[in-house]
Amino acid sequence: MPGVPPSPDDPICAVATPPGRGALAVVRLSGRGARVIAGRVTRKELIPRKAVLTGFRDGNGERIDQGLALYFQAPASFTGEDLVEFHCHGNPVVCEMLMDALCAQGARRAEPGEFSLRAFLNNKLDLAQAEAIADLISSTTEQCVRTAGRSLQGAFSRRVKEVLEGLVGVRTGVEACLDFPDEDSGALPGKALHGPLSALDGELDELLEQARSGERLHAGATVAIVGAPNVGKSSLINALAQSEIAIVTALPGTTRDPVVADIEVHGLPVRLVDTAGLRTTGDEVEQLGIERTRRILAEADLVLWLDDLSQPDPAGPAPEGVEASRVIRVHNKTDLVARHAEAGRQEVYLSVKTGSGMEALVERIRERVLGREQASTPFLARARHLDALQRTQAHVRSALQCLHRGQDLELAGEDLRLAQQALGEITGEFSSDDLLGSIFSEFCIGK
Ligand SMILES: Nc1nc2c(ncn2[C@@H]2O[C@H](COP(=O)(O)OP(=O)(O)OP(=O)(O)O)[C@@H](O)[C@H]2O)c(=O)[nH]1
Ligand SMILES: [Mg+2]
Repeated sequence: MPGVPPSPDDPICAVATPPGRGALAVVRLSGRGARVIAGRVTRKELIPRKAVLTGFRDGNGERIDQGLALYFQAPASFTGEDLVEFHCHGNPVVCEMLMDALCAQGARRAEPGEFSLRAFLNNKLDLAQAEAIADLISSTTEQCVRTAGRSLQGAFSRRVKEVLEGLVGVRTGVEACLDFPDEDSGALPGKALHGPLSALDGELDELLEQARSGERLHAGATVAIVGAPNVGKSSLINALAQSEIAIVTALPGTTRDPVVADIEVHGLPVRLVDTAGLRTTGDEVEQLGIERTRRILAEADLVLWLDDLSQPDPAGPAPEGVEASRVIRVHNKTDLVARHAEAGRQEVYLSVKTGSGMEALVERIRERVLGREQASTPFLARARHLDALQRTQAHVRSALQCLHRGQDLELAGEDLRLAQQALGEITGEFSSDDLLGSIFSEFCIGK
């Protein structure tokens, strides 16, 4: 993606539906003269928002296919430009022929994300909303779809804008103090702004918490199942994935290669990895498996550390190099023991065999990945948003310190300017061509 194209309203076209065969496919055309180009291909007079059944013709006037043409007049279209959708039969060859026909009449093939980029440049969407389109399309769970939908509707952008307005208010206050210092009142200059800025700091805390949860929901989590041989790791992945994907036997050392399953944990996309049991062994193949387990351990977002309650010393040594914050202790085979201790906050007692405790484990996984406030994940967010929010808060806190000292008003003003800029990056109020290029180039063609 070459950042912002040189002539951002030249006519572009792309197949908007995924490659492959189906009943229908949609080809989109947007930009200056789209209606004229469409008129040449359909030989019909297109009326805004009226579906017209028509033939599609190539550059030589030969009929390619027939379908619907739907015209959206600027600015009332997705891109804000004149836009025509062609609904043809879902065959990639037909789509290509139709694309060639449009190009023969003056359109060019769109770059990845170029339709959404134009929507952004024409103020139909802000940047967070444009990202939400990509996230909505790539969502793998219903909850991701719903939260991405809320971001697309502007839930996140509205909160960002509210804080942004607050920042502008305080910044104006600081500028006023600088322009008209109230030297007689005896109060520290800018003191009155401390309260509103503190309140903004609190709002940023809340927004960060929500964004963090939204980002985790967006990114999903890798959860490794680790423990000594024979404790029931493969049985657990099979139960969670509801499929016999891993071999289970009563022999210790059954699993060697990691076994991966993508599952959904109450709306959260989770990649489970079953691993070779950790022990000292002379078996070369098993040893290689254990090395892989250690690599997976290092990278997992969360580690389910399993043990077998029926063994004399079930816990055994903790897996090395894993911080407690990433571990959930899972005590398996409760069906084999008469009684067991109360579960602490970071542990679960269960029996994969009877299914008892499985729901508690699933809850715990979700809670640990999404954070305590998981019930309120109001929107989907990305690492980029988190980064911008963190920088905003750092500048706000630095401005607070300046105000606290009562001097350094100019520094506070500068911090607030930087805070405003960092926050504005989320919605694209402040954005560079590089940023736009990197965001929209991730989109697939036709978006
Ligand atoms: N009674 C009982 N047996 C279980 C339970 N979970 C697993 N098992 C049995 O424990 C044995 C080992 O199970 P696996 O799932 O293969 O254990 P693993 O941890 O993957 O073992 P390795 O791959 O060798 O490291 C099998 O015979 C399972 O049927 C449980 O909750 N209760
Ligand atoms: Mg196994």
